[in-house]
Amino acid sequence: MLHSVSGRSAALFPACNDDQSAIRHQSGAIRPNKRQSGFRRRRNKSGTVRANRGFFYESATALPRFTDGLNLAFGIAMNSIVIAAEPEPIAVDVSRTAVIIIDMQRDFLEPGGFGESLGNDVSLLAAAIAPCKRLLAAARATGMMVVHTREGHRPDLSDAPLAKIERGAPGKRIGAPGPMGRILVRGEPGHDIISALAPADAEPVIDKPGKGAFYATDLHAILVNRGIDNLIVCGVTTEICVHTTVREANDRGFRCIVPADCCASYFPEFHRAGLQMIKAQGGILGWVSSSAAVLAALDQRNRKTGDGDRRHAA
Ligand code: C5J
Repeated sequence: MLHSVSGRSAALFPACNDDQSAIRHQSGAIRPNKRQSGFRRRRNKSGTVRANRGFFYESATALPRFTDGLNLAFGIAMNSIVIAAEPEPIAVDVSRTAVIIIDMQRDFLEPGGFGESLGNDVSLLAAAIAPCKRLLAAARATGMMVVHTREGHRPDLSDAPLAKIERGAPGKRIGAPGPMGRILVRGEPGHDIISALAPADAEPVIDKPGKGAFYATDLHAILVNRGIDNLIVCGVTTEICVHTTVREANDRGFRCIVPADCCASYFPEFHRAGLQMIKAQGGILGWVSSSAAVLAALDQRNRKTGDGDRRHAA
């Protein structure tokens, strides 16, 4: 069975709105603009104006055109992709879908950072880098929204709960000095996103004090204001920050698609279990896919629109 997303794509096709004769509902439906097309206004004997219910169009140009419908249908068709996933394939509108890359920071992926300070083998996370890089390139070529997150705290640690700071070996805790600067502190080299996945200029970077990307951040507002309702969630670690973010997003009404190879964990068994939890029970938290499946869906769409070629050429 295919999970189909009707979407509210209409606002994204300005060609439909060029004569301003129509107002587009949030649902995407078009209705005449009563103020512009005018209720018929009549002046009665007392000089007051009363509106005549039942609208009419002031000019032929104000009529919704047949081509509006065509543009709308064409836009939806061009932006709709189907991603192979479990528990079932999912259809999404790329203009309403963001790729969010969680915490691909030196602190988690490189020796000497927060991850290693907790006794982890950080080399296990490297597997996610190349798939994330390919997916990032395809998302950018398609013109999709891309968001990055970083876990970390203010230099004075005023946003770090004591219960979080006091864990781990003394001398290797959050805020302690390390080879990449103070551990998990904003502005330090260890807090940076790894260079292979460096954010592009216009891509929002969300600094989060917790594990979930929605907690104490403006991520929700940013996504809603961009009309996003589907997320492709990548990054580390699968069972902690990726999972917490997927859970937060799911409760806020976003459809989450997790490409398995774009995530990694210090504990391979937690990675597997975390992905199973997402897709179990009919996709109780979302959909699990792969970078290859997302790339194939985007590639198919971009071959029709020429988007990938145009952006690569630019
Ligand atoms: C952790 C994260 N594991 N980004 N953070 O503490 O998953």
